[in-house]
Amino acid sequence: MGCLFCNIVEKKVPATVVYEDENTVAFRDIRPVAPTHVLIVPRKHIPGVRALSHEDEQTIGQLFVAARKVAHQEGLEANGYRLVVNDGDAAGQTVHHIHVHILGGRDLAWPPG
Ligand code: IU
Repeated sequence: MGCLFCNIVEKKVPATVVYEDENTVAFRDIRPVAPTHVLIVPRKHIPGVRALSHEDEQTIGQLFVAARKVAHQEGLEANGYRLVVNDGDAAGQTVHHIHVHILGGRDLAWPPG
């Protein structure tokens, strides 16, 4: 079966895609924890933050700029929103293709659980 998010990027697995460009794809989380919960991933398979290297700097920069575009598109900029990257078991990472959660539409507690 391979990587779930690679399969979503390649349109082999359906997802509600809300944004895509040359480098990134954004789609709605199937188990949303906020009124707006979108995941944004690079098309390139990178397992997580701990796998990043110097050559990924452009990819990760593009990912964050695209996340800002999605947040704008989703109407989150007026009230604010949160970007979350879980890395590893202790953080609760379940899908090992680096992704940024875009969370908004309600007041978010801090610190996270
Ligand atoms: P995490 O940071 O690795 O914990 O986030 C993975 C997210 O992927 C999590 O919020 C899941 O609900 C979400 N997800 C999804 O959107 N579609 C799927 O088919 C699966 C997980 I599996």
